[in-house]
Amino acid sequence: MSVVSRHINIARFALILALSLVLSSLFAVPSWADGIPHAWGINLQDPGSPIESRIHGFHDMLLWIIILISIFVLGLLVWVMVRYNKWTNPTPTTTAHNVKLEIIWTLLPCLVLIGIALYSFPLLYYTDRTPDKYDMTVKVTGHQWYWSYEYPDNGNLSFDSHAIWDSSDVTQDQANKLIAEASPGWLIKGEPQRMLEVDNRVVLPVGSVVRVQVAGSDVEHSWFVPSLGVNRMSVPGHLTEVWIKLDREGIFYGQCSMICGNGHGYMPIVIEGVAPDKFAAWVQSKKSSVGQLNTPSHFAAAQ
Ligand SMILES: [Cu+2]
Repeated sequence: MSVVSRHINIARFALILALSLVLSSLFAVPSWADGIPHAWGINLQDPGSPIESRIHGFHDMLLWIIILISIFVLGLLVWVMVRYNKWTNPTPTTTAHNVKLEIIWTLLPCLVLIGIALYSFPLLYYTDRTPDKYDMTVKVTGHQWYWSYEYPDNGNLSFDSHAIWDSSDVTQDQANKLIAEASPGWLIKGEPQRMLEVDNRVVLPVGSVVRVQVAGSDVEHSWFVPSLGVNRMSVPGHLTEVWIKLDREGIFYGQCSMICGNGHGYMPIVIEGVAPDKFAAWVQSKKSSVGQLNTPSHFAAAQ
């Protein structure tokens, strides 16, 4: 390869690199909308619970580790390309092994991974165990293809939560009407979210520790709300558990994250965080509008 064509190749490489940087910065739109995925968004959704805040911290730490490792590996590659190409190093050595170096490049990544694992365990247990002192329980049951909710500490309130459709067949006015008819007026905020909105939202009081028990009635589902850092399998015959403590008022969207049949994509989750007095008012209004369990559910009796 002549010196001229080598320079052309380097210029081409630099151009591609610059273009990639410009394009990636153009699409780097933050997804900091309130508990909802955002078109072209990057980064995690804004946290609405202490679990998700800690997950953010862990994610950011991992990101720095990955950036440092990437810079280190890139530096090594550039060094090898510049120092050991056929012009600068025409007669290479025939070295095939370097025991000391091989031990280092095996041990070092192991130590990095062990360090990350040790750092992650406290977060794992924090997420897994409901604090001993919790304020209320909500039971979630996954069905093909909707969720149902029970509030044993609030008069055994129970209701189903189905997706509201917002397709091209439905005009904005019709969608708004659907929501207005299905929910009490004060619950309605903003626009209906395509494939994310439900007729009956899960309303929770801000600041209360909520024990969420997750059960399944037919097949496996998973109750996943990204901005709250919860994702629990709903398994028939098992009762799994997770917990939520809302940091702030807001609407937090989620979806079933376990492929559970052809309606899997149509079982969204909507959690609405409200002040405790609004929560009490919601419980009263809900009691009069939906059915209640006739008998206390088994987990209420076990408390
Ligand atoms: Cu499902």
